[in-house]
Amino acid sequence: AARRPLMAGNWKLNFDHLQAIAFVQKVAWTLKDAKHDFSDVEVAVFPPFTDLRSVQTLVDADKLELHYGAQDVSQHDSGAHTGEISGQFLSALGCDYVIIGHSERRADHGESDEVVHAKAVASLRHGLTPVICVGETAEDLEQHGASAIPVAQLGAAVAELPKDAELVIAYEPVWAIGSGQAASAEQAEAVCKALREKLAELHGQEQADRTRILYGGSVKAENIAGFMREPNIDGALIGGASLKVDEFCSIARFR
Ligand code: G2H
Repeated sequence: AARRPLMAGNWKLNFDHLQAIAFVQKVAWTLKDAKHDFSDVEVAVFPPFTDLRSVQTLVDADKLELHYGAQDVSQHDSGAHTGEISGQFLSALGCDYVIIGHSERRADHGESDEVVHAKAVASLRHGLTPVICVGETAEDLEQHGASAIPVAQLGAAVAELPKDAELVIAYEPVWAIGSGQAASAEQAEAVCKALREKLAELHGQEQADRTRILYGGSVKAENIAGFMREPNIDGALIGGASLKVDEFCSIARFR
């Protein structure tokens, strides 16, 4: 089955709600001018939490075909968890997706594989598609090769999730994030293939065939086409390059 590519802009800690509106409008106009076919390539943005209501209003008012999601979610639904945001709140704001286990959260907030799993469960409980991030550090790469750590992280994250769950997986080698030094298409393909095989082993071929696996880490307009030629890469999670209208739109229009 052909998988619809997903180009996902992870804004990280950038753009307040006014900048978010201006940016999303420009992206929508640019893609409209280019007659972008959203059924051919899906486009999504992941703004900070405080922007989501503004993005929702704009998407609803202008009937944009753009999808959006949050950069994190609480594993809890309510209660004494200061500073947390529940999946229920995100789905009420029209989010389709939530990024889970980004390496910056694993590193800066000590998110373990167990927490990532609990967040994937919480996302699905509220009808959100988790974008589960996995990836090896430079040290992991040296000690264990490229695939071992991402494959283990995937196994922990998807353990006991329903076999019919909609998931997105993002392979982001930590050494390639924000460094300007992307993995080669061949390197990324080898790990994405291993991830798909792991998913098939755990949840069956059907889910493995339909799940989109993205590459992330210094994706730019100039390198996207190379990644997209690989059979197991179904799109990208884009950080720095997703903050520039023209560059982000060129990535979405890689074909
Ligand atoms: C990896 C990526 C987006 P960048 O974190 O998630 O960021 O494209 O800036 O490397």
